[in-house]
This record gives sequence, structure tokens and C-alpha cells, in this order.
Amino acid sequence: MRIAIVVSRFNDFVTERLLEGATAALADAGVSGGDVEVLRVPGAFEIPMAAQRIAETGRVAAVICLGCLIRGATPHFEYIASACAQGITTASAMTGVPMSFGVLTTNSAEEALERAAPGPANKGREAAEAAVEMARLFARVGDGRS
Ligand code: INI
Repeated sequence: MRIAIVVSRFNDFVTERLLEGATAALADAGVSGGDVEVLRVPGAFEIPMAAQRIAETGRVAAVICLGCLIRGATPHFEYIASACAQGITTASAMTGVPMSFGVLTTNSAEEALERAAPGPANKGREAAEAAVEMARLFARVGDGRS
């Protein structure tokens, strides 16, 4: 099973930790590193575009979306957060490829770092586990054409 991870560079002191949590979870789930495609984008706003594009190639069974928005530092926080969440939902619906939401929306950098710490509470890990579960579910359900 091939999986894509779309991760934003904005607030990379947090998003790189989410990426570490996600890749660790994929390894735990038996997805080998060679089957993981990582796409880096500038910010959370660009995540849905890249998620849709990689899903459209047909190469991946799921897309894990990772990003970090910090309210205090972001005057247009609400706009980017809702564009990102809505965009991912639409991209998944349009492509039929499950996409999980590992985009933090926090009030402070401290809160963001808590959610990106190593271990079971890492939100990148949580997003990866959801993506694998959905990919396996969709594989079992099939598409009705075969
Ligand atoms: N992008 C983020 O991922 N997190 C942020 O906190 C953030 N702030 O603070 O503005 C942010 N902005 C960039 C945005 O996602 C786009 O990359 C940019 O607007 C170019 O389209």
C-alpha cells in the first residue's frame, strides 16, 4: 500500500515533529519507507492542492495532511484554517482517496509542541493511523467495479 504525506513548511519546528510521528506510525502499521511519498508545501493553505494532485495520480491509497496554524501569530488564522479543512474534505470527496487531517490549530506554540511530542498523543501519528485504517477499509469495500 502506497501512502502520501503532504506536510507544510510553515512552523516547521512543529510540522517536522508531526512528520516523525506519522512515519513512525506507518512503520508500525507495516508500511515500508519505500511506499511513503512525502510532499512539502509552503503553508497550510497549499495542503489541499497538493493532496488532490497526488491523489489524482492514482499512486496512493491515502493522503496524510500535516500542518500547523498558531492563532496568536496569524491574523488570518480562521481563513487559512477553514480553507485548509474544507479543501481537504473537497479533495478527498472529488478523488475518492481518503485524506486524514493532521493540521494543528492552536492558541500558542507551546500547545502545538505538546500535540507534536513523540508518543501516542502525537497528532501526526494519529493522522497516519486514521489514513491507514481508511485505506484498508476502502480496499476491503472495493469500488464496485471489479
Ligand atoms: N501557514 C501555516 O501553515 N501556518 C500559519 O500559521 C500561517 N500563518 O501564520 O500565516 C500560514 N500562512 C501561510 C499560508 O498557509 C500560505 O502558505 C500563504 O498564504 C501563501 O499562499
